[in-house]
Amino acid sequence: MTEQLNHELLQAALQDRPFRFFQQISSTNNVAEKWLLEDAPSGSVVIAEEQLSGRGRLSRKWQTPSQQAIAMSVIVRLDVDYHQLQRVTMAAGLAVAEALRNYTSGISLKWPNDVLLQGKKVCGILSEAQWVGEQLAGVIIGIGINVRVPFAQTDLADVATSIEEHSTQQVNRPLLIRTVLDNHDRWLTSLHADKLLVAYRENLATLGQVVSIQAGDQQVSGRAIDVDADGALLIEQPDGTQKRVAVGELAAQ
Ligand code: BT5
Repeated sequence: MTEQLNHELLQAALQDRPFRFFQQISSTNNVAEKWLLEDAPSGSVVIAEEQLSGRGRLSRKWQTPSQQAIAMSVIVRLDVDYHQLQRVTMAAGLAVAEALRNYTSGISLKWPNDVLLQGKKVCGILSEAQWVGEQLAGVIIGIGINVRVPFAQTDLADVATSIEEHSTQQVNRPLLIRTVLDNHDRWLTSLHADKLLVAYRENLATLGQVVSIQAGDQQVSGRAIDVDADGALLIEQPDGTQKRVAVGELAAQ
């Protein structure tokens, strides 16, 4: 059974939270960027039933088929240093992970921005900071969750999965959206606290794994041993030296 999202259902779930809903949109991050530069209060969210040009990092495509997924972008205005922006993404990852555990076990995080379900990607997060001159106007946190996307027999079958593939419950999308957003609000109140980092480490499947990371034109390989306070991954290289990687692409495990 599928349900179509609509304004009334979302209004009932989100209550006082400002939101904009579209049946079809290019990318919720694009609309949220415009709204942020206008007057969107912190916590506002853009939600779409279907994205036509949903995007991941490095301009990669993100699939959001109608009635099968969640695509939303949260607008956050906050006072955070540039080097701490990754903590906002960490908060979002934790918010999604907690919400998905209401439906299934086997949830973990993959550095820097994926939520995995039994090792396959169930959610991707795309955080984009918006600057006006040198001033941080806010951060857009794009969250894509696969609810019932049928990946079998597609190019993504080996790497992507959906909640309902691993759950006996049908997902009520407005309720899941609300839970993720409430969890995110709560984690943002702990943005600078140790407990955010502690929880992130606990959830991070990447720790202890031998990884290979593409960071710009540099390739770093070794064992992932920790994340630091800014969300950078610490890698112990085969020669025993440590390397800190702030952003990058986890190529292999
Ligand atoms: C991400 O990028 O994982 C961030 C995805 C963020 C999507 C949300 S949806 C709401 C908001 N509006 C947007 O336009 N974007 C955000 P990245 O790590 O670069 O992963 C992208 C890669 O994941 C693609 O190259 C595909 O291989 C794969 N992929 C595409 N669609 C997928 C899906 N639905 N589930 C799992 N993997 C997918």
